[in-house]
Amino acid sequence: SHNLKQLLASKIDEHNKKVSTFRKLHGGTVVQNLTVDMIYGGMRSLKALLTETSEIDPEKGIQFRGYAFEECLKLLPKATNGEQPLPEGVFFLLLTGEIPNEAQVEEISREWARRSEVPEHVEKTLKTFPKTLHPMAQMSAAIASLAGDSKFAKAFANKVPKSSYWEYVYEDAMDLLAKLPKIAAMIYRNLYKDGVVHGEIDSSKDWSSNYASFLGNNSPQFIELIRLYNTIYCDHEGGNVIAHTCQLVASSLSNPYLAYSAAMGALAGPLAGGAHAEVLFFLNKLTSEHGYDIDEENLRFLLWEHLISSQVIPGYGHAVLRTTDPRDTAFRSFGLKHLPNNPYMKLCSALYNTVPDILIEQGKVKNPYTNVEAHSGVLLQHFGIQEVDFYPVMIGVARAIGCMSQMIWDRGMGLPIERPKSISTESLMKLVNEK
Ligand code: FCX
Repeated sequence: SHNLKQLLASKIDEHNKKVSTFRKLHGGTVVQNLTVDMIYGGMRSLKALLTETSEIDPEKGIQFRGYAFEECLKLLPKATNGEQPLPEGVFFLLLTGEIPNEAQVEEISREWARRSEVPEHVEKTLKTFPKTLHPMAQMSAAIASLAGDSKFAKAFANKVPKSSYWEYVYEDAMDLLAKLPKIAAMIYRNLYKDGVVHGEIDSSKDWSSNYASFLGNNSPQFIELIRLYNTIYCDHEGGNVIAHTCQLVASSLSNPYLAYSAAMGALAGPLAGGAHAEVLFFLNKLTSEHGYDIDEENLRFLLWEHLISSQVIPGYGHAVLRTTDPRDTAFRSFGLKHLPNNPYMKLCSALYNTVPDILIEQGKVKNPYTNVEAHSGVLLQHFGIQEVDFYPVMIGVARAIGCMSQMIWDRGMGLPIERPKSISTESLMKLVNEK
């Protein structure tokens, strides 16, 4: 949308001036010491990446441009008769740092509807894949196959000035976000249903409404869940493997499609996109052996038995957060309101009241409270999305909001190609001995 792009142009300009002054003053300031353990430990807590869109606060959870998640739920525009924020609004917020008004959100909905058509070759390619090919491999391939239409790649080949790169990345980002719901739905319907994505895009509806109906469920409650889901998973600062992969690949000025396709490879790993399913497997295990109504005493016993066999309780604990994830609070209240009688929801509530005390008693975890995955899979199951292999695809649709916002800023700020220095154990030992 024209206005959004203009607003962005002035924001990027203003920000670049601020950064330039900051770097002149503090370019040589030491931020943090690097230890040997950080190098061997997956760079945990090393502050070495720049992400403007969001940041995790250990006490408050994810903050989108400084707004806590609860504030976003309250402040972001809703659909008529809806209670959940429209993800178009969080995209606007991540891009500009401002809470949009309804007209600004509406403009993005229209723009995404207008750009939503998926090229025929992508549809055909998806049809030729065997049903055994994992949905994330299909998603990654489908996104890569859009790269032929990259406006950024064309502009780069035409040698546009570096200062205007972001404008073309913006165009690709808008195109990609517009097409992702249909691509996800094609994968879903091909793999698990009749192979047909029902219905055409309705340009009077919001992004999530169209997405929900493509998936095959038009119910107002499911549409609301999809709005909440996309808002919840839109961004999670920069160090997670999805965002980091995307940023790294795009830093070589590879086009947004190829960068996001690579990010989907990262999301496909069980350590990144597998947690939704882990919670469901755990609930299945409990209910298949003990039924749905497990009394508290028995539940405590089963949880201890589980922990003693050195397994984790999925849906609890967090690497950074030190409190209940506010995003889980939002999922849980959605569940309590819309599916209070769902037997899994009841079991989740029993766990919610029991697990933290047990984890505290066990004394190992830094955070005994629920994380974002505690209820996510239960909600999707309730509305008929039963196929756990598909869940990371849904995260992939949502996370494009954050990754694309940041990519536009990366190019707007003219960030260079990433090139950290690596070191061998031998050289590292030598370096340490010389100290
Ligand atoms: N149940 C049992 N033990 C747990 C636990 C849980 N839910 N969470 C952490 N612990 C254990 C760890 O395994 C570790 O034990 P160890 O010292 O014997 O290795 C100890 O507590 C300290 O871990 P901690 O520092 O609190 O947590 P980490 O940063 O190492 O790990 C995750 C964070 C999320 C991986 C961990 O809490 C976990 O495995 N949770 C269950 C799986 C899960 O829900 N994953 C979803 C992640 C989430 F959605 C997200 O990251 O957003």
